[in-house]
Amino acid sequence: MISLQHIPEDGAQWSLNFSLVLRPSRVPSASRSVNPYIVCFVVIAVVVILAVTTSLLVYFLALGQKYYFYRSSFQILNVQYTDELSSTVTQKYRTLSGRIESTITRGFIESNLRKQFIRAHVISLRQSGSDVIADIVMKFKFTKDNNEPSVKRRIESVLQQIMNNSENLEMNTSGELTQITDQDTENILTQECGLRPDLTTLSDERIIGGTKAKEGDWPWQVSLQWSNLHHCGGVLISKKWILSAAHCFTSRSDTLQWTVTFGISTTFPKERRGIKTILIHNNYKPETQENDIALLQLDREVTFTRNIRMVCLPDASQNIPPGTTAYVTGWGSQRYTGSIVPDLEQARVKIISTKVCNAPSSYNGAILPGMLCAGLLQGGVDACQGDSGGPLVQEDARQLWFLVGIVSWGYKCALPDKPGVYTLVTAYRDWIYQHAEI
Ligand code: 4AZ
Repeated sequence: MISLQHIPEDGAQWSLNFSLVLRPSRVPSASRSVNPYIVCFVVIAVVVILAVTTSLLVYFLALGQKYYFYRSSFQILNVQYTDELSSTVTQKYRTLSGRIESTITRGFIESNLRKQFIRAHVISLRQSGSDVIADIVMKFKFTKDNNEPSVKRRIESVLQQIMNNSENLEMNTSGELTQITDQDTENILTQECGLRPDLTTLSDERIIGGTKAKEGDWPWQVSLQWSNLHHCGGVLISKKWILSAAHCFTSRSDTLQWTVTFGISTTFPKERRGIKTILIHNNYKPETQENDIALLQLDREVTFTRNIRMVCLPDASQNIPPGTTAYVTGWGSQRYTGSIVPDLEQARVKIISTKVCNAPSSYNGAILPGMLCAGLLQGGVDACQGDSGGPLVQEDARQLWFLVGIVSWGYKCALPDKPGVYTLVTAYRDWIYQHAEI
C-alpha cells in the first residue's frame, strides 16, 4: 500500500512570553506573608474539584452510555412474497431490505429518539401467506440511568408511529419487540455479509490513505502465505471460500505449501487455515492479465467472529460510478520493490473510468472489459506488490461493504496516470457462484 504522506503545514509556533517586572514592593509587610498551609489547601481543593468534575463529565458523556439491541418483526403488507426474497444475495432482497431499513431510520430520525437511534438492519425476510415478514435488529444508545421498561416503551411508541405513517411501505408490527444481549446480537450479525463489528461505519473525519487498520475494520481480508511468508491478499466470501488473484498461484500450485491467516497482524494471526483446493479461472491470460481471479477452498470452515466475517458480493448489474470512493487494503509494500508490512494498511482511492484509464497517457488500451481502475490520477495512493489478490471495497446505501475489485496489476505503484488495475468482480459473479458452493 502506497500513500501520500500527510505533511503537516508549518504549524504556528506558539510562544508565550511572560515578562516579569520586579519592582520594589510597596505592599505592607503584614499581607506579604501568606500562610503556606492555606495556599496548599486551596491548591489541593482546586485540583480535587477539577478531577471530580472531569470524571463526572467523562462518566455521563461517554461511560454512562449503554448500547441496547432490540429485535422485532414487521409484516410488509403491500409487497408480494416471491422466491427471490428467500435468498439474501438477490437484488430483490437487498432492495426491499434497504426500503424497510430506511423507513425505520427515517421514522426514528424524525422522532424524539433521534439521538438514541443508531441503526436498523434486516436480518431475514420470510413468507407469511402472500405477504413478507421482515426480522430486524435495531441498535440504540441510552444513558445508563434509563430503566429498561421505559426504553422499551419509548421505542415501541416510535415504531407504532412509523407503522401509522409509512407512506410507500405498508407495515404492521408482527411479534414483540424484544431486547437481545450483546452476545446474541453479535451471533446474529456476524453471519451477515459486509457488516463491520459494532455496526460502525467509517466516519469522514478519519484520515485514510495508507494508514494502519484497526482489528475488525476489514474483517474479510486474509493473508495468503507461501511457506509461512505473506505472498498475496485474499477475501473471505463465505465460511469456506476465499477469492484472490489467479497470478498469485501460477507458479505456486501446491496447496500444502499455502496457509491462510485471519486478523490484521500476519505475525500474530487470530486464526489459521490450510487450503484444500485452488481454482484458477481457466481463461486466465498472463500476457494481458485477463480473468485474473481464483477461488480457494479452505481445508476447514472458519468460524465467523467479531473480527472474521465475509464481504458482500455485488449483483452483476451493480454499477460502480467513476469518481466514487473505494478502499483498498493489504500488507503490500509501501514503495515499488519494497518489503511487505506486518500490520494491515488501508487506503482511500477513487474509481477511475475505463475510458480515462485507457487514454494513451495512461494504460493505452490495456484495460479490458473484466478490469477496473482505481487510484488517484495524480498518483500517491495505490496498491502495490504483495497487495495482489486483496479487496477493493465500497460501502452501499445500506452501509454494507461490497467487493468491487481484486488487486491485479499496474505499472509500478502510485505513479501519476498509472492507477491500480483490479479484476472487476461484477463481471465474475456467475463464475464465482458456479464454482464456489455458496
Ligand atoms: C504486484 O506486483 C502489483 N499498483 C500489484 C498492484 C499494483 C502493481 C503491482 C498496482 O503485485
